[in-house]
Amino acid sequence: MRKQVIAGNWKMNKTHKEAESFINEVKGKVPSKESVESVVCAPFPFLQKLVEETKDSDVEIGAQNMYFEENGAFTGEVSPVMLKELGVTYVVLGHSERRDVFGETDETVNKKVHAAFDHDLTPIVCVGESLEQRESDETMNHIESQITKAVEGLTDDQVKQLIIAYEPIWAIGTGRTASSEQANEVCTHIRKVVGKLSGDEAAEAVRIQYGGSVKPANVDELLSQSDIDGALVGGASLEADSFLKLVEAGK
Ligand code: G2H
Repeated sequence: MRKQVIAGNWKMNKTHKEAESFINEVKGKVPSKESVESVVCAPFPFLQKLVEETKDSDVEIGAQNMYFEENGAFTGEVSPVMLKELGVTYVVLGHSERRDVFGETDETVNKKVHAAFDHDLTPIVCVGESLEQRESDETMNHIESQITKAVEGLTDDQVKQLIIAYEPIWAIGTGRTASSEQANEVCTHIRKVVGKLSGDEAAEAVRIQYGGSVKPANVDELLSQSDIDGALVGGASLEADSFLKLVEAGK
């Protein structure tokens, strides 16, 4: 039985004060971590404070990106060592906004996934097709290629601990959600691909989130699908009330 993982992805939103008041509002109210993993992936400047505030709570804190080197002359970058030292436990890698706006490639995503495991951070690896790819029937091949490259060189045990977020690009922040069947169809395919690459046990264990305009109104239906084990949520994770409804749905 896979535990659901609900992760808020704040993207480049909130002030320090807003971040603090959000976390104070939710930290005593999320369900126990035995029943669902509740994760807040926040901008770098808020991470230290959020980790401190959630120390004795069931909320885990994640970053939205990192570099793969441990240190060095990489102006503007943040390393896995720094995140680990802060007490961050998850990291989103290869989000489509990182790929599209900042030129992230499958190769750098793979290096980052390795770096995350080397430093005991749980990677949430994002994959997803564009509208054009969906319309020209390339979704499954594209997803297979992204997954294959992302997990290259990982042990089967590492793949078991991976979280994959399926985020169709056409459904991100557009209010347009994939139907739960459409989402599940791709998540089932992802599990098959993982099975082919890393064996049945890894396929059974790997957790696959859906992301793209998830909100309290559609989360139950999405999470009830056979191969969806959680959600990566942008817009609807910004308000405490809404975040609490989402994590409650993951119980
Ligand atoms: C997809 C998602 C969070 P939103 O990017 O990763 O954002 O829920 O706003 O579509």
